[in-house]
Amino acid sequence: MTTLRLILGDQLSNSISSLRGSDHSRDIIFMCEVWDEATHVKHHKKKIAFLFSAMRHFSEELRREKYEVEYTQIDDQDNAGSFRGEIERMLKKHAIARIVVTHPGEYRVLSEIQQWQSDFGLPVEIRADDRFLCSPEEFGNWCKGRKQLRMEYFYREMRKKSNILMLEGEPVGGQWNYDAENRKPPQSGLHVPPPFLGKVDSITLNVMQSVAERFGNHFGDLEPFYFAVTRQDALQVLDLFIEERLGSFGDFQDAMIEGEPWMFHSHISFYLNCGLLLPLECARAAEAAYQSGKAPLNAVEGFIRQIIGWREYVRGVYWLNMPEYAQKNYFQARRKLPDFFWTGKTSMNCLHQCVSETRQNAYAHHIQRLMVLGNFALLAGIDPKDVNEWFLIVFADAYEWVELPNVSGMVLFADGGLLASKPYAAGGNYINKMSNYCRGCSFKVTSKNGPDACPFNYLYWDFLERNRSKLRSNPRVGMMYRTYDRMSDEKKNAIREDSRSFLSAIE
Ligand code: FAD
Ligand code: DLZ
Ligand code: SF4
Repeated sequence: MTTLRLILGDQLSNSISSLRGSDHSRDIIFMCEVWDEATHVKHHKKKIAFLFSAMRHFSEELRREKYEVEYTQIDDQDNAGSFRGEIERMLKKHAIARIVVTHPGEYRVLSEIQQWQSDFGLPVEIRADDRFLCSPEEFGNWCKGRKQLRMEYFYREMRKKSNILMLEGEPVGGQWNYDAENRKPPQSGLHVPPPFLGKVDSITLNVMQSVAERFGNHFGDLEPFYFAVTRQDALQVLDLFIEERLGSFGDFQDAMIEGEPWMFHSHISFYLNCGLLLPLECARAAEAAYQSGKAPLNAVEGFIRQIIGWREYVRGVYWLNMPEYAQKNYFQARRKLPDFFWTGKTSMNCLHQCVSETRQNAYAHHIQRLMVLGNFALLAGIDPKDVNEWFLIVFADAYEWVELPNVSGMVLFADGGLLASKPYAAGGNYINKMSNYCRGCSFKVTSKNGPDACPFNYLYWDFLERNRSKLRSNPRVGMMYRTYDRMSDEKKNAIREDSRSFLSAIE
């Protein structure tokens, strides 16, 4: 009995559940580069090149391990252009008795695969994706009976479950969370180590040529290309992080410096999310660095929390709440995404820097995404649909399961507080404290109103006032309303007027 084992572009792990129990003499492993996936949103050129190259390298690895692999390249003449079309082609070509696939990362793809059993008249087995620590079912059980979900409590469960940074049932160091130590502003003269620079081999070069020809009108720079595209190289990225960056990861986790896109972050999300790295091995590598005295606890705990805490938590929220979650718009935000999110052409230096770096690297670090790009979209009342589409397109680590909860939940509060307890709204002061962007800006961060004033300043108050009925009773925001209410009418009018004219100018 021949089984067709479909491996999707973000399932590039040789421990993936769909490969288990494979009969090398009969089964066919199937991978396909398809037009529909590359264009259902117009992904960044670097993202497509990265994923196609990683897929091709992974298929070679499987062949070396003596698997029988069918692989469709984007340029193949008979490429049907979609998962469905490609599966139909395989069913005509081979005598397939059943299909096995690991649970996809996107609701849209899952819904499609769920139809295949009846449409194609053969068994389709969808296996759990056990590369994650917490299954959607386990997350659902954890949520039961809780009025509010809080990542911190979920994270503690994951620490206990994985026994990471634990000592006799207690957190190492006596505290679960060392975030209070992790908010240092950037220092002048800080040396940031260079990032991993992968070599472009012939496989990647071929992919890049195809991407340039077929997806030339997509956002982003294709060159220079330096991502890791094999597990071996992705492991080097992880090693490099542990050796050179982890020590300062905690201290400068929230810091932003002009011209330093990579800071002390790990840059492993590309590889984790497509399967070249596994979450537990990354967390354990950091734990070992703490144990051997290479990195302090605040850095190691902070890094581990992102992976076994936030990453698992947002996935849980996604699967528990789809498909409704994609429609959430708590503030009824309707403004279209301004053009400068694509061009980077804006006098707001923070946004100019973050968009430009995103265009170059298909990467921005967390605080750039949250407190600059996301914060602006929240304050300006941009439609969550537009914001989600942008975030899904521009980052090479973006897949809907992780992108959507971060954008609609963490940044836009579009879910009304399911994922986060309050919106991460902030004025220019925050950006000024945590970056050096304001120095090179034509707006004045210290100025609150008028043509020179930093737009984040008045937009912040305007956002609160516009959404008073929805936020006033939130205990974590209430104090800001009391501050606003003490302002003079003249000041309130200036805030309203500056916001109105700024927002109509970006439309
Ligand atoms: P590091 O800062 O080194 O963190 C280590 C790892 O922790 C990351 O690789 C990632 O796997 C995990 N992690 C950290 N924060 C989060 C988080 N909030 N949610 C999930 N995992 C987390 N991450 C994505 O992987 N894909 C996305 O599409 C994505 N979209 C985002 C959109 C917005 C608006 C925001 C605020 C955050 C988003 N994140 C996303 C989370 C986070 O910004 C990225 O994971 C991180 O910037 C990736 O860079 P890094 O590998 O250097 O991370
Ligand atoms: C993101 C992406 C892209 C751009 N292209 C492909 C592809 O051609 N073939 C493929 O198998 N997967 C691709 N992917 C990843 C899928 O969209 C991904 O499996 C879903 O988003 C589910 O997470
Ligand atoms: Fe951004 Fe305002 Fe600072 Fe300019 S002044 S960089 S707009 S925060």
